Amino acid sequence: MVVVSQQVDENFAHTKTCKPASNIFTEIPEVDLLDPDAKTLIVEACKEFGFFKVINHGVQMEFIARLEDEAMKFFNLPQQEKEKSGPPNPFGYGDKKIGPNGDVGWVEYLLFSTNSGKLILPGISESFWSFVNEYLSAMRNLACEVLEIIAEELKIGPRDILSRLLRDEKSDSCFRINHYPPCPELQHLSCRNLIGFGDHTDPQIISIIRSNNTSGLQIYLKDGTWVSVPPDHSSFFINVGDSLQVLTNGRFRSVRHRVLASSLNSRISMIFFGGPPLTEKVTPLFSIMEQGEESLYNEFTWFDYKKSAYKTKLSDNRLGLFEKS
Ligand code: GA4
Repeated sequence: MVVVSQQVDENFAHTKTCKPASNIFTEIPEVDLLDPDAKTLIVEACKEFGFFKVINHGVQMEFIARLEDEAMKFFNLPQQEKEKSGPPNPFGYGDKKIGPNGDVGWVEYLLFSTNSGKLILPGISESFWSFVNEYLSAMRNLACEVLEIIAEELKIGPRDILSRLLRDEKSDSCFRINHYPPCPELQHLSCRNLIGFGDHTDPQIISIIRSNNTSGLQIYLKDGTWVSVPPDHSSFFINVGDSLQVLTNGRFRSVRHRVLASSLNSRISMIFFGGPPLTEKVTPLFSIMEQGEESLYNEFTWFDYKKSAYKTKLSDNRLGLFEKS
């Protein structure tokens, strides 16, 4: 097999390719937030896939388009200019390298902490920053609404039993904007799948993904197959993260997902990762446990989990380290 990276970019020698996933995920659970059945659908989707799509979410599309324009303006800057906002240690501009342990992908990105309202990354314009903050507050609200619906449907006590973790001013949430440039060389190669962002689960409680109309996102199903998620720029995709898997003692599954780069189109996605405060114990909710049920996990705080996650490679099974044997 021809090594794509040699033809594309010498700096990108370690890029991974993968076998194509031919299946389009047509049965993707679609939840209309205005539908009275939304609760049941969300909980079923979290158990079966750890993933669903939300429509009628009430978030204005206009300002999202403006944020996307600002992001594109940034990614279109000369490389040297962009580098002034990096490296991502852990926040800032990153190019190809993901995380601290040697992962790479056909992607450049901006990673922001959400509790740094006053911190302005060098190279980020004020208007860009203000759209980011506006977007983040919309995403936090949407994530909390979904978590409240889940708490209600699972009958696990106060409606805010989960959402309070994100509403807390110390909530350790973060936000990333990923840009996957097109890779035209792929068209001439027999292997047309280049990893944009390698497979992984998100460590946090819940993530909300929004992308432009370029495909690339794939999720891993229980039966061991990868399926492509048709893009939809006016909807949001919700991922169950590792922490919500633990809080529900394994009833919900955190979804393994990845992104493939395209030969023709540029993909831009924005992801809000809702995490708890660092000191919060991530342990199955008392109210969810049935009589005699034991926790599947050893006790840990979000700080412990994050620390351990940053020592892993992207595709590692991070929760495995905390599972009771
Ligand atoms: C995956 C989810 C989020 O994108 C992220 C990622 C983080 C990073 O890019 O720095 C990590 C990855 C993510 C999990 C394991 C570690 C940390 C890269 C990596 C190899 C921002 C996060 O919170 O965890």
